[in-house]
Amino acid sequence: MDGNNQQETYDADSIKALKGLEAVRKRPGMYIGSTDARGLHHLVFEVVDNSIDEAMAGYATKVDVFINEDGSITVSDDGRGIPTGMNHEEGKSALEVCLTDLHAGGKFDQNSYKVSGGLHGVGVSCVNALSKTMVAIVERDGHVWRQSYKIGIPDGPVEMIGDSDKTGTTITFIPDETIFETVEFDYNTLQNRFRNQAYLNKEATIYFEDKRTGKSELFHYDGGVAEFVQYLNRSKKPIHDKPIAFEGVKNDIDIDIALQYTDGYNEAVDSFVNTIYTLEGGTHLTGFKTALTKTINDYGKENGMLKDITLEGTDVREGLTAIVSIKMADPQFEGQTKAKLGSSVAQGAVSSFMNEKLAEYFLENPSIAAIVVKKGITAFEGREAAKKARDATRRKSALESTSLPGKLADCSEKDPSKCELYIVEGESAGGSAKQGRDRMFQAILPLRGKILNVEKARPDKLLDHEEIKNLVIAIGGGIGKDFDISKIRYHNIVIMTDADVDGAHIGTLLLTLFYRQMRPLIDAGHMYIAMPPLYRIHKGKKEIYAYNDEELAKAMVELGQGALISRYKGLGEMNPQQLWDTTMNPETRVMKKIEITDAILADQLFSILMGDDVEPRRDFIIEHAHEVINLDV
Ligand code: 0RA
Repeated sequence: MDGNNQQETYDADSIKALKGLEAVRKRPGMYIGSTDARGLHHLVFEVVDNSIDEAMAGYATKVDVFINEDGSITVSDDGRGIPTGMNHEEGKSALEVCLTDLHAGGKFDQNSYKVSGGLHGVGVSCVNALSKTMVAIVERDGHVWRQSYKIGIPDGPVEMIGDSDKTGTTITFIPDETIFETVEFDYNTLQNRFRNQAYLNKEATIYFEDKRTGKSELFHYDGGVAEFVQYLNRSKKPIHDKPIAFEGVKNDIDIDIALQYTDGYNEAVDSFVNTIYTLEGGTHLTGFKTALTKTINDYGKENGMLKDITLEGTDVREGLTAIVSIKMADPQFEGQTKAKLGSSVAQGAVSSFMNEKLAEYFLENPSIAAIVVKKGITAFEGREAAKKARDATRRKSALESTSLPGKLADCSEKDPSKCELYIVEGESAGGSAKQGRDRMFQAILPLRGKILNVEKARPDKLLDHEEIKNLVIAIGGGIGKDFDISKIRYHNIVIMTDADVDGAHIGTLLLTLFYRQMRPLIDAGHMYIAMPPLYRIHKGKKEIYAYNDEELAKAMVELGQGALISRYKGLGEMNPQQLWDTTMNPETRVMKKIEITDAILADQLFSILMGDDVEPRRDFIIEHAHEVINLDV
């Protein structure tokens, strides 16, 4: 190839690279999912993942991540360093190709576990394109190399800026604020991800420091997924001492599994592929579940513990906390959010591995096997009892002509998609809501006092509780494992409680009930929290409602001297008209939609909030509540 030709290739490639960067900037959501806080943090994960890959491949020992004082992020590893030599095909430095060519991914992957689907593995070039500035510093071959970029475009060629006897890669970037809704990084969001990563890659060590606050942490867990399970169970009560854990390779798939039963009723089984959380599960999870059910039944039958009954999957997973983590080449993801593994090889590999290992474990640990089978039998009996309780409720409802709860003030509209149910704390606020509502489409269910803590109650006992039964019958979709969303009678379900400590507690109890027993309502976006105003500011005939202190200050300025403030301590202080104007009128009200943003954290949130341990509660709520339940409209 002569010089001219090379120049032409270079230009052609540069144009191609520019086009790629342009595409990323035009449709960032296609590459990183979104441009909100989630997408913003995804940039960091993307860069950190590359360094963790280098650690997993055995070349790096440590990954350092800094949130810098100026809000930029630095990710540094002591791996081999991204190659800096001339890439002859492209006519430029390999480093430049890696950081600017969208499709360089495959060529520069250091290991075969690079993820091909979903939002992951889009590459540093993509982060570069969405960054106001990026600086890459590479130490290798005795030197320090540097290149900087603006919105993905190099400021100049790769330069040698010094000597070094070390190796490694350091990337610093500032996200482009014209792309992202927010460019402020959240410590807890990043911390949570790094902690998970360290549990899933026990070789990895991640040091994380926030230079804005001085906070720092080191994540390294020799115990891997078994330690992860212990951590997830930290506020639960395990019924056997140590997690049951298996690690091995089957059909070229690395399998890492840990499980531990608790005295609770919830199932917290989380799965990962190449350290990517698979929210919707998939073949690996199916393989795990079928093997668990089969092996426990086989063992129970062989040992005379299960005579006439066969345990179902839900029985053997009651109270179970488990992590199923696999690593494989070229995983195929499917499903709406590409968070479900489709690769069929994973199912057979995980199930035969798990069958074999668990059967062996039970033989060697008969006392733990007995605990596990007994737990399954108790769950089976509970399920049977719950079924009887449900049938009884159903029969009773069918018998009575007015089967709806007496306390429910129903709406006249019958089309669920047009109907709203307000669950209101207290009889007096309930009364105001009944008078203030639009009875055409708004139904009111007042609650008396506190409702049962479903986190601690046996599932078959829930319907014995009057307030819960009323709620379940009013909503109409049933409860628990056979909740049927197609039967619900309202598409907006609004929790309306006082803005005080008691109200917050009742709200949390209700949320726990919905999360544990009617989860599809939350996932389908049917659940809301009403936001009554905190203040009424008035002067003469003018009045303004304020929903926070900022609005209060604004209202005071607006109404000027002599304005009077009344602070609402509870819903009961509002008359029906005020309640309608401020909190129930669809034209003017503020409601927050309940969204679960992190399923693993949500499980912990509810078990910690509602569990017995007081100690971890406060810290956890402060650290994580806002991440788990995104209460923004
Ligand atoms: C391609 C080839 C080699 C290393 C890397 C990429 C590499 C990439 C990143 C990204 C963050 N940290 C990284 N560390 C290394 C291997 C080159 C060789 O054979 O020395």
